[in-house]
Amino acid sequence: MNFAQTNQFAPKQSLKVFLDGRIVPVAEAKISVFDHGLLYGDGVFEGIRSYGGRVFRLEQHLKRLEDSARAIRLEIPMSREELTTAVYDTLKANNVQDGYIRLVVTRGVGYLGLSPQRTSCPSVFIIADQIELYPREMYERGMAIISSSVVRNHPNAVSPRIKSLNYLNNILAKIEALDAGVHEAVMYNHLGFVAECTGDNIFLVRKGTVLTPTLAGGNLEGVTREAVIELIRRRNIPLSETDLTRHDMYVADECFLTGSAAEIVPVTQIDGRPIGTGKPGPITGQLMADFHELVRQEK
Ligand code: PXG
Repeated sequence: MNFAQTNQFAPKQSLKVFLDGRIVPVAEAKISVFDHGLLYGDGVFEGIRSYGGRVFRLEQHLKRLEDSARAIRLEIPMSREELTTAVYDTLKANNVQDGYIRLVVTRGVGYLGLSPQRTSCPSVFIIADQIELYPREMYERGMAIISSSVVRNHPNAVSPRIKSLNYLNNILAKIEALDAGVHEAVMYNHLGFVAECTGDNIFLVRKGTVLTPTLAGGNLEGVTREAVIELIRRRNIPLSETDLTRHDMYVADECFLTGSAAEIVPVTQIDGRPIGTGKPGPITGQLMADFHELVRQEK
């Protein structure tokens, strides 16, 4: 696998970006090389979806952004109302109906030292564009994943609950997945329990019960995870938030991942072993259908 860079992934030049209170052409949307977001990964972000011009669960994303910022003692220089307006303004400026929004708050420009006290004002930027995380056919046929050897961050180091700009823990696992020829890897926590994938929460189904790791197990409080839990409860499907091991993955009948970018994607193979029948399972299929209906209906 070679990670040589090309300009194939340059952003569309017509894109308009919200940056520190103004909507500017992407060519003008620049961040300083002295920004601590870049120098140290010191900042927080959200990845959000819009459907038909409506932002899915924006309140929840903004609440999580505030929690992440609070955890790293970062003061967001905009109120929730101002951020809401800015998100919608950015969508409109780019004529995005069904799309993906990246909202980022960096520590801002500072000295060449770690101290956040020696920085000026945090920067806020918002990108509204499209995202396709996995090939379309994986949503029909399912995807293969591997177990990563990279242990998920210890909750008392950088808590996985913080959606911070430092994603190296996840990126190391993602590289391992790509090297193995698959798109995702499941990460285990410091106790050996299933945590989450590099950019998605994980669910299993066994004997009709849906299983997912607890938040204490070291994973992000996913907005999609929460929505899917609501759908599971609405259908009266038994659900258990519990410690899960690699063995649980190997003996599961079904498995699926959830995330704003990924939505719900079935997993049909782990570490070269088929999960259940090796095809997306019925509960996964039902929840995918329910989720697509939910995102279109919700005001
Ligand atoms: N866990 C992690 C580590 C995430 O980064 C999720 C779970 C799902 O959370 P939501 O709230 O989206 O349901 C995420 C979020 C990518 C990418 O390119 C993925 C995320 C964020 C940014 C980029 O794969 N997923």
